[in-house]
Formats: sequence, structure tokens, C-alpha cells
Amino acid sequence: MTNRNAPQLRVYGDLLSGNCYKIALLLSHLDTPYEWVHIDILTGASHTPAFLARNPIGKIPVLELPDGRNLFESNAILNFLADGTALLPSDPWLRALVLQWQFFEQYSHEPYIATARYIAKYLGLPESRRAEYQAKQTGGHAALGVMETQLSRHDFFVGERFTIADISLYAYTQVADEGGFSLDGYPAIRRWLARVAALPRHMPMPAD
Ligand SMILES: N[C@@H](CCC(=O)N[C@@H](CS)C(=O)NCC(=O)O)C(=O)O
Repeated sequence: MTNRNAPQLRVYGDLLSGNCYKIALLLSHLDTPYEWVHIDILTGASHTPAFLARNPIGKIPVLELPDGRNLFESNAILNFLADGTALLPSDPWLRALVLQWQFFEQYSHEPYIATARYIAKYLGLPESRRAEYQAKQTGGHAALGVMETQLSRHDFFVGERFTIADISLYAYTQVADEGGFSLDGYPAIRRWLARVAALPRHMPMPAD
């Protein structure tokens, strides 16, 4: 039973941000209580002196431990929280494969799909950023193509079971349409999205 008086984890973020939603999704799977502190990046809340003391790069999410330590970078937070659980294999090879897909997510997927979504959804696709938005489409589809190949052979990204690699890639793929990426041509990705959403303790990203 959860001790409601126990010091809690605190997460600073915005649930509509895929990088932040990853943390909430993992904590839901782990059934771990936490406090969520909403940070509005559009009003500069991630660049106040107090926030920069937690994360010098001024980005969300940040995890604050009960002892006051702070951890930034969404995938580092996932690895910390999932350590010792079924969502992060202990086998070194499988663990490296989790990291492989998480680095792929941060370098080859998120900079295209999440950024296009940010320009369209948060900024309202201003004319000044339309060319950048268009330029993101090629890289985003390249990443989706890599995912489609993997998921046409496997139910999940690593070890034939749900891990934090799936959480990392699920976060922005499930809202890829908001960045202009239709998933019509990616049937294996659509089946995987449904598989993840059907898992017990799944938490959907809230609507606006
Ligand atoms: N690599 C970082 C990216 C974090 C990130 O880009 N956060 C965005 C929201 S999704 C942010 O805080 N942007 C505000 C800013 O850059 O000022 C992670 O995975 O946590």
C-alpha cells in the first residue's frame, strides 16, 4: 500500500510535451506516486533562475528526488526510474539495445517529429517557420521507416517485450500526425501503438 506521507518524487514538466509525458507514462506503469509541477515553456518558466538551478539547459522534464537531487534529460530519467524493474532488462546486451533505440529517438526521431509538432501545435505554424517545418518531414519519415521495419519483425523494440525503449518512441510517434506525419503508410507502427495503448496501467497523453 502506498504511504501517502512518504516523500514523493516530483516531476517538472508539461504533459503535452512528449519528452515529459514519457516520465508520466513510466510512473503509471510502475504505479509510483509522484507530484507533477506544471511548467509553461511558452511563458519562460523553464528559464527562471530557480528552474535553471535544477536544469542549466532550461528544458523540461526534470525529476527531483526527495533528497533534493535533480535529473534532466527524459531518457536518463527513464533509465533511472526503471532500473531494477521489468521495463529495463538487466542483461547488458538488451540494456544496450534499449539505449540504442533511445539514442535513435533523440537524434533521428524527436528532432524531426517533435520539432515539427512544436512548430505546428504550440506556435501555430507561423510563416517564419514554415520552411523549417517542411524540412523536418523527410527526416521524420526516415525515422518512421526505420521503426516500421523493426516493428514488422518484432512486437516491441527490445527483447520481445515492453521496455522503456517503447516508452521513448511511443511518446511522439502517437502524436506524429500533429507534426504533419500521417501514419497511414506504417501499418506495423499503428499495430504497435495499439499494443502499447492496450497494456495494463497505460496512461494516455491528455487532450489539450
Ligand atoms: N533532450 C531533452 C529535450 C527536452 C526538450 O527539448 N524539452 C522542451 C519541451 S519538449 C523544452 O523544455 N523546451 C523549452 C526550451 O528549450 O526553452 C529531453 O529528452 O529531455
